[in-house]
Amino acid sequence: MPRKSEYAKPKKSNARTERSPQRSPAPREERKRIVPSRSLANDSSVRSVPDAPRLWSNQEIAALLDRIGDILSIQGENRFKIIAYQRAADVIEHSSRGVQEVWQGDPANLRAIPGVGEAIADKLDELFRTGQMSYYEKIRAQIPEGLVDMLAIPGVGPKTVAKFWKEYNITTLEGLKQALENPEKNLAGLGAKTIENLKQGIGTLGAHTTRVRLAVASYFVQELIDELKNACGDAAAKISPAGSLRRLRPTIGDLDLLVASDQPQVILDAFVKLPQVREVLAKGDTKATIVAHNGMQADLRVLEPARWGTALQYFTGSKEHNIRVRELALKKGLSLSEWSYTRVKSGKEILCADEKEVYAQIGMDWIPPELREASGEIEAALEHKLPNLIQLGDLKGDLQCHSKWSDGSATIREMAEGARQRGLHYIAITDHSQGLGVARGLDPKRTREQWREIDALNKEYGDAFRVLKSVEVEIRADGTLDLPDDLLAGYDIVLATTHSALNQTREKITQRVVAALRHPRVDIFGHPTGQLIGTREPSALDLEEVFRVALETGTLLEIDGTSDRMDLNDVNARRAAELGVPLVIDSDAHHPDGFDDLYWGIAMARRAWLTKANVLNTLEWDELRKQLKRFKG
Ligand code: DGT
Ligand code: CA
Ligand code: CA
Ligand code: ZN
Repeated sequence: MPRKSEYAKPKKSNARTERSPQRSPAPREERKRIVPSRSLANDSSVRSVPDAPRLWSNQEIAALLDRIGDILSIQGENRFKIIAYQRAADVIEHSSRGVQEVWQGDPANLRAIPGVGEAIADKLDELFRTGQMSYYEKIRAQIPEGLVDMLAIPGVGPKTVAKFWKEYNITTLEGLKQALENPEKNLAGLGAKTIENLKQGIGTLGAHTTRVRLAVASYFVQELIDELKNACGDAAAKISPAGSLRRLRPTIGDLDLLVASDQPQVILDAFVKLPQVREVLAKGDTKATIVAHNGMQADLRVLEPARWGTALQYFTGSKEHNIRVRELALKKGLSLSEWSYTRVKSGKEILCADEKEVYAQIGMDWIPPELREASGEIEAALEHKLPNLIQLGDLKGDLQCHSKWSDGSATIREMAEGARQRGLHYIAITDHSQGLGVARGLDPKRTREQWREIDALNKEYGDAFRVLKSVEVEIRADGTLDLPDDLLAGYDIVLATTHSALNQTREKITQRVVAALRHPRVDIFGHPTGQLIGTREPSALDLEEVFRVALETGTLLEIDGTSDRMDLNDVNARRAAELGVPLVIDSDAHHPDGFDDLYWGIAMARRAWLTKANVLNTLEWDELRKQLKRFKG
């Protein structure tokens, strides 16, 4: 998808939609959450019941391909075969066109979709024609149905699942839970630590089901809006997400949609009949609430275009922000509701068709939704001192991404091209270091080979683009780095992170990280807290201390935009910037589409009040380089 600022005014068209975040690749875990694997196993809507062929959403197709990949991985199939399914699932999920539309009855048309080869095209062809995929039927019959669900446990991969099955005869999550009650007996041979991790991992499974990650909710809301536009055409003058999604909060409770229309019944009728709807909880004259097949709840409200401004302001929230705005209005003798302003004395109504007017009416600048959390934005808007927030288009480069050399799925050249297409001028290839065996980390010898490849590529690019030699070097449990100093000196820039022993005590993990920050070759400390939204809590790291030492040593801190990391998050990034710590925003892309995840990093940065000046990869490489401690010496 071409690079553009999401914050530009929406394009004029018949039905105007305020742009919700661009689509970017959802990691596989996200897809699983959108279409829980359970539904594939047990839900007849996805199971290949040979009923009349129907329309398959891209998400359903992606979930099916993903599930095939999962089954193959448990069966210990060829790695490339598994990756092929995962990759096709990824591409299909983010394809802006419906795959079944692309198909049009001919499997050859599907081959135009990147990652879809003959084998997968033929299988999809069968699915679309018959509602059934015999290959999937065949392989799913080869393993117990519950095994795939166990892959959702953090830290549990296909090998472990196969072991549960073959060595312990455990084939369901429930069975594993029971076995963990008496591990000495039921899971003899597993270490105490492994048992503890399993217990913790299972514990986190159900705990976060009520809120959904921003990226997941954003893709889904875009899907709803597209369908709704199709279904009601000219009847909808404007459609916009509101609520926490419009504020780009890292997690979303329910979806709020707003439609401006003179025909509310047309809109509401269409809404409750969307194919995504599982259940209609309420439907009145101006609003409806539904539960979708993915479990998300959505509120939709319809109002006259003349009242759009007050309604959008109200339903965007936050509640705390709204309360403050209403107080201010009252001081000026105005009562504000989602419908309008009303003069308290005369009862005269003032309509606002535009959100800017809502704020202007009481002497405030328009406030970007990301700031509406009652954390200083009201005062700033009154004083006309709101920050000029950073935008996606401000980023000149990306300082964390991976290639096939470690755990990425594309070549360095493919990654460079992906970044170039998005308007970036440089990327740092940060393949993992040797210690991270699971990610095929690089040792010094392979590193030097990689450097030769990068040198050759840069020669080809000349001034057009720059690939930086970099590494995601593991900070070991004792605070030392996973690569020798002389090698670290040879990189253009070094990113250090922690992946192991994240459950160290506050004191221990802080000491460990501080030691790394003091290392003269560590330029960036990446995804600082190690959190994985919904599956892994942030480490116990003392961030205040980290910010202090980062500032003192000139080490940059990262906002990792991968949609389940978003680390530093909004609150922490704001604090870091307040203290003057320089930040960078990276995608942590593992394939070219992964660069779209910069968007989520920008979302956190905007919620953190950051401007261009706070984020060093808004600089060209030549300028950025001079800010590194290795340059300053
Ligand atoms: P969520 O759904 O938990 O992620 O968070 P929101 O912010 O989307 O909250 P939600 O869906 O309950 O309500 C959407 C917006 O409607 C909210 O941000 C502000 C507005 N709103 C809801 N209830 C109230 C209220 O009691 N007072 C005021 N002033 N505004 C409210
Ligand atoms: Ca909401
Ligand atoms: Ca709501
Ligand atoms: Zn990584």
